[in-house]
Amino acid sequence: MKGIIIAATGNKYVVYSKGITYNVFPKGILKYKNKNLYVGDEVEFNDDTFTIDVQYDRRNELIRPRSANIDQVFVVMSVLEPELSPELLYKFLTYVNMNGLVAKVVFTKIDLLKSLDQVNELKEELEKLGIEVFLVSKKDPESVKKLKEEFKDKISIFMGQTGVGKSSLINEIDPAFERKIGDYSLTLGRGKHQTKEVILLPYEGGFLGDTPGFSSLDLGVYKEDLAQFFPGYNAYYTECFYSNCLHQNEKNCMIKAKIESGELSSLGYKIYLKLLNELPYRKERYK
Ligand SMILES: Nc1nc2c(ncn2[C@@H]2O[C@H](COP(=O)(O)OP(=O)(O)O)[C@@H](O)[C@H]2O)c(=O)[nH]1
Ligand SMILES: [Mg+2]
Ligand SMILES: [Zn+2]
Repeated sequence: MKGIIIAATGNKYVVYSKGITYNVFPKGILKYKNKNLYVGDEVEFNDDTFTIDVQYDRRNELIRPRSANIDQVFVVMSVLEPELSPELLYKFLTYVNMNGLVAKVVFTKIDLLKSLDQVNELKEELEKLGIEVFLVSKKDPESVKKLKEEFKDKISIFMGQTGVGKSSLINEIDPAFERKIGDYSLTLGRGKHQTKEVILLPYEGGFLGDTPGFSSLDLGVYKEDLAQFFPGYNAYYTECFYSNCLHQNEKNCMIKAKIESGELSSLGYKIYLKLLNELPYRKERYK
């Protein structure tokens, strides 16, 4: 039978097929490379022997959160507790781009802010780049209405720090999921881990992926490649005078021109420079 892995713990997998879930183990040959079985993988399994016999080729994969065959990634960020970090947001978006996936953004806990001016400004910036943005609060069921239309027949992954409200949001979408919620600790300045593993929850012909949070992320790219994946820069970075332009102080830089004209945001550019600073060169430059 054909199914999709929706959860994994150690060497045990949960496979979903036509509305039914099965607990299965990878058989011999797959076992020694079982690290390669991800949540989201399509597999052939046997419901007599409870084994996964074949792993099908992936359309795509993510290392963090570890998952495969994803249609869209929702980058989830709270506006407070933990405080919204545009830097982390841009970093997550860069990471999703690097993996060739579609990113959408959800700002959560908007009930905690008196003024949404700053959030709306960021929202506009992202929308200009063609990124869809949703503002939600678990205190306001109406706020998730528009978001709920996004999931039909798709595998959607929620990605973001611990405590931003990913599991709460999934409960808001469908309370029957009964996802465990972690408290946000003001003293620790972070949420408690309640979601320990990636899990796909069947929803409207597709799946919602609840994932554990992570706050640090290593992009693993060279300086030379950052602009290619940085939100909004892909359309312009090849038009610079120097083919190896890093968009810092080089002359006739198209990225800088777009920032000066206001087509690209200066906040984004600040973050670009910061990320650039953390990355290694591909080539040692002549000094
Ligand atoms: N005020 C407020 N708190 C929220 C909202 N969403 C989640 N929380 C709280 O944030 C904390 C972390 O939520 P959780 O869903 O476990 O976050 P996760 O780690 O991203 O899955 C919990 O205390 C939730 O009650 C929201 O919209 N408004
Ligand atoms: Mg969670
Ligand atoms: Zn440039």
